[in-house]
Amino acid sequence: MMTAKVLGADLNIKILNILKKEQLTPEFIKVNPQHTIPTLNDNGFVISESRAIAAYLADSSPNGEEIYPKDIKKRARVEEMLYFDIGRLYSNFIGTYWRLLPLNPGGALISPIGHKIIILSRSII
Ligand SMILES: N[C@@H](CCC(=O)N[C@@H](CS)C(=O)NCC(=O)O)C(=O)O
Repeated sequence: MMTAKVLGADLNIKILNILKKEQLTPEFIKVNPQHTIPTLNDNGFVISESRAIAAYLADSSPNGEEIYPKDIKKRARVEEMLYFDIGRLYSNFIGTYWRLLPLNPGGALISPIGHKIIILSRSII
């Protein structure tokens, strides 16, 4: 959402309430079998993972280079932080704090590892 705002991207936003498990409807699972939010549907091209969505939006936007440079060394610096975020910061945050939130006892809003392995195996076969 922040990336879209910075880029001035015109999004048709649909909000799903994960506390009501609206991401688990057959309609949404058909669009994104990982049933994660955010999900971008660009005229039938569906992509999940917020960092990949942000990169796609930037690459699709005329002013995207400001935040996602085409120069490979500058882009590598951006990606370094994106990978740091998903690989170390975010996962530690989730592992440490998310399960403590009263909103989410036991990490119930995070799908179990088994489901992620199924998604991974589907994408490499
Ligand atoms: N690494 C993913 C995480 C996406 C994610 O787990 N989103 C949560 C909400 S913050 C979600 O959709 N949970 C519902 C579910 O997994 O069923 C990203 O950055 O997009």
